Amino acid sequence: MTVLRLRGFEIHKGLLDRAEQLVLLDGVRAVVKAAPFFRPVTPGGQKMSVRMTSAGKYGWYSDAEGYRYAPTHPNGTPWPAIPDAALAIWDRLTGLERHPECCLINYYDSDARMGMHQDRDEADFRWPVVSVSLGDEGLFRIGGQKRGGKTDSIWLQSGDVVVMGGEARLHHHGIDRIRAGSSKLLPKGGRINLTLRVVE
Ligand code: MD3
Ligand code: FE
Repeated sequence: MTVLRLRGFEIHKGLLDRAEQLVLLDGVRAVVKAAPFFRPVTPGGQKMSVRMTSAGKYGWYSDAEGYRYAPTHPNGTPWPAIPDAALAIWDRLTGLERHPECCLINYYDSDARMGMHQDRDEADFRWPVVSVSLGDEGLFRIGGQKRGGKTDSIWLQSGDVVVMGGEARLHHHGIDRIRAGSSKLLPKGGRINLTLRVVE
């Protein structure tokens, strides 16, 4: 297992083997059963191409009222618990006593992408964010704290885990495209990303 450092991001290539990925996928399936994927609408009225759901005390989404963390799914029900397998990855990589309060789950079909943005709806940027990739490869683009600067790109593969802490926590980032058919993990293809965040 190798750790790559790129612009302050800590990329653990191949941290999860196939068996660990399947256990995590079981946890994702349980979450999606209780809290189905939906396509958030941006405050500007555009449907996002990425499908989302969440687990934990808070979930993140956007609608006409803006981008925010909310204690319930748009259908009004509380989010299910964060899968133990996801918390185990957080514990292993951060060693922190504190646990995340949100596990945002993004699903990308072969046409989905996520534009460059910062994650800044959390109360305290000193806590890291941990991201886990499952399924098809995604081209992850990383910039700096200011928008519009130089960027670097790296393909994230199933089982890769990224830790964003320190200066990297406020760096711009996005997913430019998905490489359809690059993984056999998800029977119907596509890419799943989990991000673990301390919200309060
Ligand atoms: C850097 N997700 O959900 S994960 C997101 O693959 C998001 O679905 C992408 O950006 C995805 O907000 C990228 C990597 C990631 C996640 C959170 C971050 C990078 C981050 C928070 C701060 C800085
Ligand atoms: Fe993000």
